[in-house]
Amino acid sequence: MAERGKKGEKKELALELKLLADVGLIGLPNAGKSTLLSVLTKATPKIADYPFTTLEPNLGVMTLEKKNLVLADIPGLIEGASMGRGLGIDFLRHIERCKILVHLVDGTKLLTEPAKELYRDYEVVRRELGYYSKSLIEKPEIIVLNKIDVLNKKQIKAGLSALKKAKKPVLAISAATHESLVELKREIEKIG
Ligand SMILES: Nc1nc2c(ncn2[C@@H]2O[C@H](COP(=O)(O)OP(=O)(O)OP(=O)(O)O)[C@@H](O)[C@H]2O)c(=O)[nH]1
Ligand SMILES: [Mg+2]
Repeated sequence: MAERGKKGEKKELALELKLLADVGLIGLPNAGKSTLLSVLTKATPKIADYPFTTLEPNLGVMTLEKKNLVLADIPGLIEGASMGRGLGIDFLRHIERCKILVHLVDGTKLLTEPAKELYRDYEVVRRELGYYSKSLIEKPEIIVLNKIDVLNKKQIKAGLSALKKAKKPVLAISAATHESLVELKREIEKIG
């Protein structure tokens, strides 16, 4: 048996893929984002001592006492990324739906430069986020001074006090030696 059938529909759809993560790891290239993902989750991202090691976002699941959170390690942002420098800012769409941003700052800068330069690094990334979307800069953010294993107490103190200018929670950690990771997880759990 055959019927005459009805007229069908034809549509052209543009679909955008966005990863679903609870926590977005952001920062300049080389800050240690992928290293942090590798120690907080079972993910095994590529880690290396040159910028732009991460070309595509990596995801990992962090197990906490009462819940699990998905972490997204994204490529590094640089000044002018919104104008297409480095890897651009297109990948920021993957952290649009995150609840929290964990902003990593590379502590090794304190070995050669004054602490206020750390705050400048922080601001560079914030500015690029803002160019992408206002909603990203309004998200709760934890600032993390990383690589403190190579710093002395005085340098850590100076780094933390420079970053406190942002009036946000600031923590000093070492992703390499796992120092203060428990505190960081606790802080993330509080907000996430
Ligand atoms: N000493 C020390 N080195 C670290 C620490 N965390 C990361 N590193 C080193 O810093 C370099 C960069 O680490 P990555 O994790 O690849 O940095 P990233 O932020 O993911 O870099 P991009 O993907 O290029 O943006 C590597 O050589 C790491 O071994 C740390 O806590 N202490
Ligand atoms: Mg990386």
